[in-house]
Amino acid sequence: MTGSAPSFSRRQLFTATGAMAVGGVALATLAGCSTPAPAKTAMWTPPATPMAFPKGYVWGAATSAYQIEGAWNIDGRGPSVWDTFALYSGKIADGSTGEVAADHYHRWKTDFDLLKTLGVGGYRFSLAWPRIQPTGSGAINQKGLDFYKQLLDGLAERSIRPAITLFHWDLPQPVQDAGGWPNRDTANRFADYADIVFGAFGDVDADWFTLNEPKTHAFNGYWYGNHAPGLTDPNAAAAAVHHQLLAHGLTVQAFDAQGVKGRVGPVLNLTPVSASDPAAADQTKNVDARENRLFLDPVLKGSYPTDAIGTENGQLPADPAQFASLVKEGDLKTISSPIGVLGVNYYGVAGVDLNGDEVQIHPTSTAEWEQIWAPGLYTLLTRIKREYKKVPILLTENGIPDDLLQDGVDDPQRIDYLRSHFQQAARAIEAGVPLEGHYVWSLLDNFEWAEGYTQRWGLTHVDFTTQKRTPKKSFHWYSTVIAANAVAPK
Ligand code: GCO
Repeated sequence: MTGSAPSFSRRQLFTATGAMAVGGVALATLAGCSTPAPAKTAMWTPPATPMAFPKGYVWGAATSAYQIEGAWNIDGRGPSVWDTFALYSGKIADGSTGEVAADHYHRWKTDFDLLKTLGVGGYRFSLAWPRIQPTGSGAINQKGLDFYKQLLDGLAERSIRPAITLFHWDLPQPVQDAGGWPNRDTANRFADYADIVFGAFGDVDADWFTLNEPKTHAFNGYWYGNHAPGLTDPNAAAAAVHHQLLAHGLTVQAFDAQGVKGRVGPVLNLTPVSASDPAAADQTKNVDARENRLFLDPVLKGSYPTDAIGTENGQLPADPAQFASLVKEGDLKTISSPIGVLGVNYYGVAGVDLNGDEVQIHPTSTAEWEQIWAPGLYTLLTRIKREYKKVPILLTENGIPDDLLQDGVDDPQRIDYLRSHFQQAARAIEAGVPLEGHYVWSLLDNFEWAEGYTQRWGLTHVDFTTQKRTPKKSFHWYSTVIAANAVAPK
């Protein structure tokens, strides 16, 4: 059906049929959905000996501020859209908020010791804009900068390289009140905030990421309405796409102007799609445009695809003319300012039906939007290499939630998931993809957005009553991979 949100998208429950995730993995693909035929990738089998990674490959773990920090109103932090949404929308599965989360604000030393035990070379985390600039413009909150300075020093002491995300969806509420991302001025507000951060921490050698998953923030937040700020307006979502990308470009320019150490780039979540019906080629092309090229093309080619937005099945159902009118002269040049690194979040693939809806073609994790297909990672990375200019790539997120039947810290499904994805990463490197590191999502169980605390994505179990941390079996398994810089067959 034209004009509606896809039935099966990231963080939307799959409702089209009775597919059930059982024990973390759905039993079968759906009746009526043929299994896709990525013949070449499906036939690849990992070698019988361990696959080694290049020297210097960065093994890491990732988190984000709102999901772990807590301390939502401490030391001058202002409110963000996620505080508001969690408190008032009634859309969080367990009615929870990030007010305390994993209390990382007070327990970061314990958490950094976990990183050290794990043996990672890199840690990806985000800065909360409302901690640093509580109203999103004007006054700086020194205590916010001090908190992050402590974190950066704590990482340096442990010889762990920071990968710093400037924005992981926690927009200061006053910026939302002024219109949020559909308002062009938000891009300027963001660039000012980035300038503050670069002024404070520009001497830190890090991988800097501008915005995390502008797609999820725009689509889930402004179109599907299941994330903050909870709107359901496709035109607002399209504007949020453009203005986030503009903010990205302005931030890259600020990074260069301030001579910040390290490299900068965006974090994009990308999803290989394939037709679940042989007649759905056009719909699949549209979904690919909407999910992937709408973000890759402007950043890496300086142009928007023409098939992402419109009234055809599989497109973002916004008005293309209205979208075009937002794109001012010079915007695409700004957005395509040369980047030093591309962050890619990979969680799986999707099928596309005749309606342009995303449908299930592979088993899912307990996050029913997550269709597990490790060869899709190879497909995605080699596609980027083939179709775009060369840029170093970091996998900035990749992971799976606990199995429903899981007892505490025993998580064999996560070990299987990570192993198969590490193997596909090694395979992509062998094929010449400039992949330089892999950050597992996530270091800790945390506040999983609209799922609240009902989905646990951590390598480390967190008891949210006592805040006790307990490494899961996958944590120990991952540390052996890191130590060997190689992934062994099962
Ligand atoms: C994202 C975010 C993370 C999520 C993770 C699991 O990719 O959506 O970066 O915040 O928690 O992806 O859904």
